[in-house]
Amino acid sequence: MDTKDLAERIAAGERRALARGITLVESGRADHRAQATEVLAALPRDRQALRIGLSGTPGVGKSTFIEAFGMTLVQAGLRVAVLAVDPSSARSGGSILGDKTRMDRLSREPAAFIRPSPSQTHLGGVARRTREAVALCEGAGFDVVLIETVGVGQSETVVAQMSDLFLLLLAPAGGDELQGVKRGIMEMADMILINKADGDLKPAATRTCADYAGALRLLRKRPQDPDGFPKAMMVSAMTGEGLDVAWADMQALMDWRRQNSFFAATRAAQARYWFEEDVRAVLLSKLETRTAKAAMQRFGTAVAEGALDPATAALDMLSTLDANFGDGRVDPERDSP
Ligand SMILES: Nc1nc2c(ncn2[C@@H]2O[C@H](COP(=O)(O)OP(=O)(O)OP(=O)(O)O)[C@@H](O)[C@H]2O)c(=O)[nH]1
Ligand SMILES: [Mg+2]
Repeated sequence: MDTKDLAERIAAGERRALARGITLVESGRADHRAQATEVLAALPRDRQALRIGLSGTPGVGKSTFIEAFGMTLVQAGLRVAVLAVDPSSARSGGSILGDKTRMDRLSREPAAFIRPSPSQTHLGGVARRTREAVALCEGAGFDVVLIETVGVGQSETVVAQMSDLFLLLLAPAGGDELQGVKRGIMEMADMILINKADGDLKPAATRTCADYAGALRLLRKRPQDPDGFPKAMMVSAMTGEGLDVAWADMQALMDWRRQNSFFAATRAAQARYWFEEDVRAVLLSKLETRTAKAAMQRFGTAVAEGALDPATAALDMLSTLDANFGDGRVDPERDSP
């Protein structure tokens, strides 16, 4: 399939073509990357999906939530794409199998597209690929793109920085502590959803929700939030309770941000962030090439043996890098050992 044809099929919303496009985006092969870039450039530019980031620790109910929430959106007449950012290869075969059963209805829905995450090791590469996959989904005319991540390491930041709306999914806590959720992650959340607020877990969920509502009030007010946001609320992905209210709140927040120009401002700031991140990533990747590693080793030994002082060696090392990679054309994923 040639590039133009593929772009046209994606723009027409053909799922098979979209899947093929994402495969190109995810590929490490230079020819695939080149084709991916062409496809992206050939897609319509006037389409915009609502990008919703979703983070939560393993077992909190992300897959169950996506299935139920995704169906809510589909029933509201929206087309929904689901992508996942998985920075580690931690995802077990079990959870992929689990997703098949947990997203059973959504995965059979013609208005939905679910793309399981490839296992990756490089978070930097994952970020770019996911951004491009989001762009493909937008070009394919999806109304909502859900980007899921397991809450480990830096992946929340990656997802939050490519989302219009960032949801943090939590489970009801037994004790009265705040489940060790890092302040930085709370600060990224637009809404905290306490999942599993059903059956025996309802009382614990109610307490947890109150705790987090309190904790959110203590955070510094962000300009992009109207009164009442960020908010904590209870949902049950299993029974579906609270999902309509959560979606109504999300829409209210997005409407407010659009009317007050925060929506566009956030996307602009994100674009700048990714530009700077990509520059940093390419610079750092220059240290990962074989030549650079050998030079690092050489200068490191010289410093360790006292033949060079660290500052001089660092300058020499940087000159070596400039001499070898002065044109900046180092592909972080290909030119590494
Ligand atoms: N009671 C109750 N159980 C739930 C709810 N949502 C999910 N569960 C259960 O919690 C377990 C984990 O759910 P998943 O949806 O697989 O969780 P996940 O966050 O996707 O887990 P990973 O993919 O492993 O990170 C399953 O046994 C679900 O049935 C809920 O709203 N209420
Ligand atoms: Mg899951």
